Formats: sequence, C-alpha cells, structure tokens
Amino acid sequence: MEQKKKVFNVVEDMLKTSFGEKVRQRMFEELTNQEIIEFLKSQTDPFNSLMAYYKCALMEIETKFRVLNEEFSLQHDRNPIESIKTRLKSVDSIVEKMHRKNIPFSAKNIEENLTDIAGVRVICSFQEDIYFLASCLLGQDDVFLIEKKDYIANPKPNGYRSLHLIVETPIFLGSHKKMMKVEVQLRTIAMDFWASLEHKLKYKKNLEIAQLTKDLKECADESAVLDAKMDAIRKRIEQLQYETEESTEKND
Ligand code: 0O2
Repeated sequence: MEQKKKVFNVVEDMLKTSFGEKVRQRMFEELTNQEIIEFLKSQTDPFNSLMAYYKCALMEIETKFRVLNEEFSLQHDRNPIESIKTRLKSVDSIVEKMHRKNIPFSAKNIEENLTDIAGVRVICSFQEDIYFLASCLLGQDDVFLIEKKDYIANPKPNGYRSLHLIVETPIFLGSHKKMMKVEVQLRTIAMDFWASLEHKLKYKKNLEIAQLTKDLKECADESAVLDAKMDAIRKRIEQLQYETEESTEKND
C-alpha cells in the first residue's frame, strides 16, 4: 500500500513536470482507468529497469572492492576496507533532485542527468588506503573516471572530508553490455563517524545551529589530525616489523 502511494506520487510529479497541469487534468478526465494504468506502466517500466541496471552496477563495483580487499590482505596481512555500504537513491530523492534541477522526470533524463543513483561507500582503516584503493579501481580497464572530488585534500568549509569518484562501468546483460555510472565515496572510519553526525544535524530543526556547526568543524579538524597520526603509527609499525624480519633473517 505504502509502495503504491509512493508510485502514485511519483507519477503525479512526473505528469506535472513532463506535461503540465492542463494535460494532466485532461488525462484524468478523458482516459479510462485501464488506459491510465497502461500509460503509467509505460512510464514506470523503463524506470524500474533502469533501477535494476543500477543495482547490477552496484554489485559490480562492490565486488571489485571486495576482490581488492582480499588481495591486499593476502599480501599485507591486514584489510584496508573496514566495511562497504551500497545504496540506490530512493524514488523520493530522485524526484526531488530532478525537480530541483528542473528536468522532466523520465528514465532517459535520469540516466543522462544524475550520477548518484547508485552509491557505494567504502570505509577504510587509514587515509592512505583510500588513495591506494581509488588508484587500483581506476587502474582497471573496465572502470572509467567521469569525475573526481577530493574533499580530503580540499575539505568542504563545514569540515566534510571524503574522496568522491563518479565512475562508469559496464554491466553484462543477456544480449548486450550497458555502461552505468556509480558514485563511489571513500572515507576513513573517523570521516564516516563525522559525516553521520553532521548528516543528523541537517535534519534537525529549531536547533542552535551556529554553535553546533562550529563544534562540528572543530571535530572535523581534530579527526583529520587523528587520521594523520594513525597513518604515521601504522607506517612505524610496518617499518619496525620489516626491520625485525630483516634482522631475524640475517641471524638465521
Ligand atoms: P545521500 O543520501 O547521501 O546520497 P549533487 O549530488 O551533485 O547534487 P554535490 O554537492 O555536487 O551535489 O555532490 P557531492 O559534493 O559529490 O556530494 C554528494 C554526496 O556526498 C551527498 O549525497 C552526501 O552523501 C555526501 N556529502 C557531501 N557533502 C556533505 C556534507 O557536507 N556532509 C555530509 N554528511 N555528507 C556530504 P546527498 O545527495 O546529499 O545524500
């Protein structure tokens, strides 16, 4: 029931943005229920297919990261990835974003204008792992970089840090392959912790925002220092381990 209501709202919005009020009214006055259902189906089927393709692209990219994680752990005895989250943008968010960009709602327009329908968030242990994984992913011959935003090197004014990549990769269907865009966000645990808290603030109304924003910015700066310190400690541990192994080999 909830889903039906959602679909109806989308179609309402679609009719408004695509055809305007007059056409929408005529449609409900002049067409039979069956004809309206047929029409809605013709509009929603391409959308549903597109979402299924994005889901496949999510699986492709997630698998690529899992493979990299596995290989790295064989070579270095640790996992660079703490966790991977994937999400398809909700119908509500898609409608809202298309509306905001003033683009009529259709599967074709969504595909051509939005790059964040499929999102993969990779949470890493260390900042260095982020760049390592990004370069491994982009080095693959079926992954094409569309856009890169390095909010680690250049944090947002509020303190937000993450590495964002928009990539295009093929999904292999029964009779053909299709290129799909995926937004990849790579972050450390500290960056993710901060972003989750800051995200909550966005949805809280009537709060004393100014002080919280200032506190959050301080937290972001402190967590950036923490990330850098953790990276340095890890490097020292690896160096010590290497030196110990070297001297053991020499003594043998
Ligand atoms: P959701 O639900 O996480 O997907 P655009 O996406 O093009 O309209 P923009 O700002 O050019 O907007 O894209 P950008 O900078 O690549 O950021 C897109 C996503 O990054 C956001 O998606 C968030 O997930 C995350 N993000 C960016 N800036 C911030 C920030 O300041 N705080 C937090 N917590 N997250 C951020 P959505 O669409 O907002 O939401």
